[in-house]
Amino acid sequence: MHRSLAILALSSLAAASAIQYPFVESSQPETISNKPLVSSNAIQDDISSDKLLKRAKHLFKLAELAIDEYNHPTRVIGSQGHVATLDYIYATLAGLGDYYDISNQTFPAVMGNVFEYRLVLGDSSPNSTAAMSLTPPTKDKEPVFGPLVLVANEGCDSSDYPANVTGSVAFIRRGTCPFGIKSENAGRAGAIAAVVYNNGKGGLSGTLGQPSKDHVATFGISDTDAKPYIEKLQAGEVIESSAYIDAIVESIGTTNIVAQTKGGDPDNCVMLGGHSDSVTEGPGINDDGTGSLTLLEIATQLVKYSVNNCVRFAWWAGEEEGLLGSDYYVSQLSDEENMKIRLFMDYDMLASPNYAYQVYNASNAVNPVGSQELRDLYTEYYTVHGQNYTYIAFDGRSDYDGFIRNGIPGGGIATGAEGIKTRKEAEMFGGTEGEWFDHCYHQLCDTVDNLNMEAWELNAKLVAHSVATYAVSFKGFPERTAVKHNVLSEKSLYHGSKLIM
Ligand code: DTR
Ligand code: ZN
Ligand code: ZN
Repeated sequence: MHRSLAILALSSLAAASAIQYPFVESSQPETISNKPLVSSNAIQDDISSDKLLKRAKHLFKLAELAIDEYNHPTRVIGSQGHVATLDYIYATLAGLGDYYDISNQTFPAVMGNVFEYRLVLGDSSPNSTAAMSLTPPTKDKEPVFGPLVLVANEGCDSSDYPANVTGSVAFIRRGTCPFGIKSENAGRAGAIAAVVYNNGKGGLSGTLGQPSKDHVATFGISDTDAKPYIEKLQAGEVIESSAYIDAIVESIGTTNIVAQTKGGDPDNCVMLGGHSDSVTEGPGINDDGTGSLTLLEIATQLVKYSVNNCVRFAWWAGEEEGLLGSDYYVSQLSDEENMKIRLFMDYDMLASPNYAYQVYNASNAVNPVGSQELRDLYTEYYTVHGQNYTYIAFDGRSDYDGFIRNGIPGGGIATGAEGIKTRKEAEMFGGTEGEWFDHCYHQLCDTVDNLNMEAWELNAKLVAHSVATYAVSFKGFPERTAVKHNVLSEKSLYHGSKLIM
């Protein structure tokens, strides 16, 4: 066991000594070759809602280990809840005999917390004000004061920042480049804070992404709130302002866990992932306990079979901080290793209480070739099983993003987060029109009671089907042709659950 995980595991074992890990099924170390080849029907029959629910209940107990530190259950990176989650995943895999090569990948993650903030422009505080995620605090975590200064264009170039930005609050229009670049440019121009105003309808809540020493305390506000200030500034008025953010941005070590079958062609891997972490606010049993536990259950059942192609499972850490684990993993792949991954399947939120069966609308026209075939595997399964499905944007909001940006075909399914179920979707899937798909998304109530078990069981069987299909054969699936390196589609507004631009 990698030293750092051993330390993590020991600390969690100490904390979790009251909790046994009941699902470590010991298996005889048989040779893989004398096992029957996996089939979709066989492994789907191994999946049941009872077994999934049992794991979910256990995961919630692990989240409760964080209560002393966070005053509520959570599995956010760095918490005892997440350390215990990692230990549970690792111990379960290690208990499956000699079927997998298990590796853990510790990497430097960043996590941010905004405790308090306030923005006053002139004599009013815009109602839509939101501090950006991963924003640094204002100087000495105290209010700062200065005039509001309009930045030219969209603040993506240093030349957009007039000299009088120094000592001022930079007022920057959204668009063209990520919020992090705007904040960095403002900081370099000597601004004491930055306010990004929306170029579309509504408020603006996003993330600065990877921290920079030049980032400055940064807020987002809506287009309507910004309008009167823009007009006054353009008329030459001076708008004295104050900004205050109390926040921390800290680096912590955390760990991806990757398990690959020893059997199967190692040059043609089917890879799938879920994220092992939750947000700070809650235990994340749907987001993404359902994805990571589905992988753990399938990895457990798969040991009964042999495979023709290797199967690689990944439990990503730091997804909620901005896809940190999957980004790090892909960044460490050599081109040769990259080419061995035939496709990556992302499983993030599989049991939303007000679910829709959602399929990422990948296409070979804009995504690595093979993404569309994977999409069609999902839609065919739902159709064959008499279920409706909807397409959702393949827009970078979960751990597939690093893979498709680097030339690896990707896709996945979900059951919905803070999106609102339409009347048509209520007719297609049941549930409640006009409500979030998951009313506990990123909240304390994302517990075991926040799961639709019927949806989870069907989706877990679909995940098993996707694994078995490609573990048996890639016949008819496009060959890998090229590695790409962090291709940024100009339309990528998301990288993780938060807007980056
Ligand atoms: N599971 C969410 C990220 C996510 C993935 N797909 C969507 C679609 C709509 C909203 C959010 C998401 C999370 O980890 O927060
Ligand atoms: Zn998620
Ligand atoms: Zn989330």
